[in-house]
Amino acid sequence: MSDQVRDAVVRTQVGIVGAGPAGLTLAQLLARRGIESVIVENRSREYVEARIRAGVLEQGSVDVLTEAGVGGRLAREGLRHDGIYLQWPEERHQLNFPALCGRSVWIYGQTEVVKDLIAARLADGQELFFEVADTAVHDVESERPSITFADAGGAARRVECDVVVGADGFHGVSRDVLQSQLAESRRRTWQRDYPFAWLGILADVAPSTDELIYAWHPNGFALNSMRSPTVTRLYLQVDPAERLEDWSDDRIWDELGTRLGVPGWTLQTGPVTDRSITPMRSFVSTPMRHGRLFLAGDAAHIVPPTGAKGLNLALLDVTLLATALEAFFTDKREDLLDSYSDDALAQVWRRTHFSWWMTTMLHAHGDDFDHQLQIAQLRYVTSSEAAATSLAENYTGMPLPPER
Ligand code: RFL
Ligand code: PHB
Repeated sequence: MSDQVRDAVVRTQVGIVGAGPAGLTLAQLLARRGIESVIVENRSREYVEARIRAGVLEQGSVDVLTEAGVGGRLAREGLRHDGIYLQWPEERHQLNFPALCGRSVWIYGQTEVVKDLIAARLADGQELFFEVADTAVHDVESERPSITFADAGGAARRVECDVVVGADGFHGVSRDVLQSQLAESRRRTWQRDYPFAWLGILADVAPSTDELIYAWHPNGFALNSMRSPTVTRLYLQVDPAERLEDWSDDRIWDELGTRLGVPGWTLQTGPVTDRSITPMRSFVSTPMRHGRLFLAGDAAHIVPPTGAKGLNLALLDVTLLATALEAFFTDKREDLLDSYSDDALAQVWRRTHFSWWMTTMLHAHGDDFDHQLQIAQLRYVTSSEAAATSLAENYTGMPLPPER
């Protein structure tokens, strides 16, 4: 074998496609258990670190990130939130999570989670290829699967491993590899496209609220969130066909003011630093494992953001997977790998239901009869302790199943 060819091949235990929260967290959890991995990511480090997405972490996610060795800045800079406001015209009601279910949530941007994970990975001297092209996954029905790609310099590379984890998000390549190897009777996807999208902005202005405001309004849903004591994150329900260029800053702030307004409260405005429109869908692909290929996070499932579950679900998947891979590599046990797909999907469907339910309750999309039902539902959730507890325990995260 020539030196050039030998250098092009990397041997590891777990090959991971995708340096999003799922792939990066899994790699850290594995490293803490003495299991080697290599990550390949098709975007640049700068791009991955700047991609504005989630902001709410369940307590269980904070625990997982702490176990992964990246809890320090999160503990210092994360904002603990003990509840949310639910609102409809003229009325704003608080749900107090610790009083209802004994748990809180944390505000800490996904950008910060990803920065912390990449810094930890590189500080440990572990392999992470950015800006790769032509990622392909091979031989997942064998005991020696591999990932091939062109590295940032254009050189052909191969990662040979025992297990491949597809953590490459909704638009990645791994899900198709898995599905294409299964007979039609053994694979399935479920999808619901919602008839609206979210226009999201990030603004350099102190949040006008101490906790997140989820507002139903006849013009459409609005959400007042935040990233830090100086950065506000806001969303407006819009039609999926809506174009960003038709929304001037003034139009966005006016509409946010209308939908979020209640008497005696003012929405503070400031310079907009980021804007995007995201369509909303639910999607689940099963099974989440075939042979030596395992899917985790958005590669296998998408939820609409109304329940703040996507990132948390990705971390739940990799927590299960890290435990299963540890049993496999250290004790040669395959039982947890065998049950991974079913175990993960039980959590996925619970959160898929909650995300659908929050979305359906809060988005104005039907006729006046539907709107009356939504207001009745909101009144019930904010006045019945049983209904409020149900929302609180789902929002803050159902406890993890006991370890086997
Ligand atoms: P990611 O983050 O998409 O990462 C996948 C990575 O794989 C790379 N990749 C490839 N690499 C190599 N080869 C290929 N062929 C590749 N194809 C793709 C990608 O570049 C990327 O780096 O998936 P992951 O790790 O599963 O993480 C999932 C989360 O990112 C996602 O669920 C959340 O952002 C969803 N989400 C929210 N989740 C929450 O828990 N709480 C929230 O408050 C929340 N708010 C949101 C959200 C998502 C949003 N958008 C934009 C969809 C708000 C919004 C607006
Ligand atoms: C966010 O801050 O980006 C965020 C918060 C709560 C959600 C969705 C997004 O439900």
